[in-house]
Amino acid sequence: MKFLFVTLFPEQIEQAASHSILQRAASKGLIKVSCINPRDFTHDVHRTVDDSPFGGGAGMVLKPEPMVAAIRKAKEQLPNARVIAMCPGGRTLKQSIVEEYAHSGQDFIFVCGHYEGFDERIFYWVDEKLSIGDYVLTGGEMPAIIVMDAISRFIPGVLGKIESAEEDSFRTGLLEYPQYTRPVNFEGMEVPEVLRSGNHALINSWRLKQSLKATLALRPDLLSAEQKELLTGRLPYKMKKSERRFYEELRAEIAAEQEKRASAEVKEDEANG
Ligand code: 4GY
Repeated sequence: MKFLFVTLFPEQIEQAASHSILQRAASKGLIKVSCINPRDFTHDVHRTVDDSPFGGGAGMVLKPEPMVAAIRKAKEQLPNARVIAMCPGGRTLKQSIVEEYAHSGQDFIFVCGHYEGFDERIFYWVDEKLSIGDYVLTGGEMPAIIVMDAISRFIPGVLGKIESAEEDSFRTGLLEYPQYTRPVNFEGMEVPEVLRSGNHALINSWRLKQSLKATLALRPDLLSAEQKELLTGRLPYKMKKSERRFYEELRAEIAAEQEKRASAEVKEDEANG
């Protein structure tokens, strides 16, 4: 998969792609990263890429001519690419969008601004606006790198088979279960017994419970109505015995933990008078 960045700061992109997993992916030819600098499409001695905004106001605006010349060049190099402008006003990135991109078979052109905004007219050459979250950064380079990174994890061979992105907990819509490695006892904190039991049915069930509990506690918005019903509502009339037992145990554990938290709070209140 090819990623082409239209950016005034190509070094920032090259630096990000030159470490660890992305660097290995590039050296294996699984991804190709390149940049086009709008500054190379200016014609004045100062190589000017920005100008003051019509109507007044603070800050500068990226001039449309070098931006569009750079985007045109990028499209020439990658005719099948999706052209994405990184800006806070775009659709907000989430894992389902990453997967859609990863499985689209397309290449990507990321249009990055820096410090200043785009002239509105460049969006004629852009397929979509994308945001990585509701905050404003100094440039679109880091957001674009994030998008490339998230997509790359889905390209076969970029991650090992075992750590494959298709296996991610986020794909199940749940948060990760807790992980441990040696030592068994670290500063008095023990690795849960079940993980050392060697019983894989038990381990899988424990992990799923942990994922469900963590998601309910920290990100209930990620749970479907059906998943919430299973955790807190009525269990379906028709349900496999083993599954029913799983959810009954899980609910009991959630209730016990809630009870423990509540009584700890009471104790704290009492201590504070
Ligand atoms: N958030 N998600 C974001 C951003 C800043 C264009 C220069 C974001 O994607 N991009 O904050 N970008 C850029 C926007 C003009 C500053």
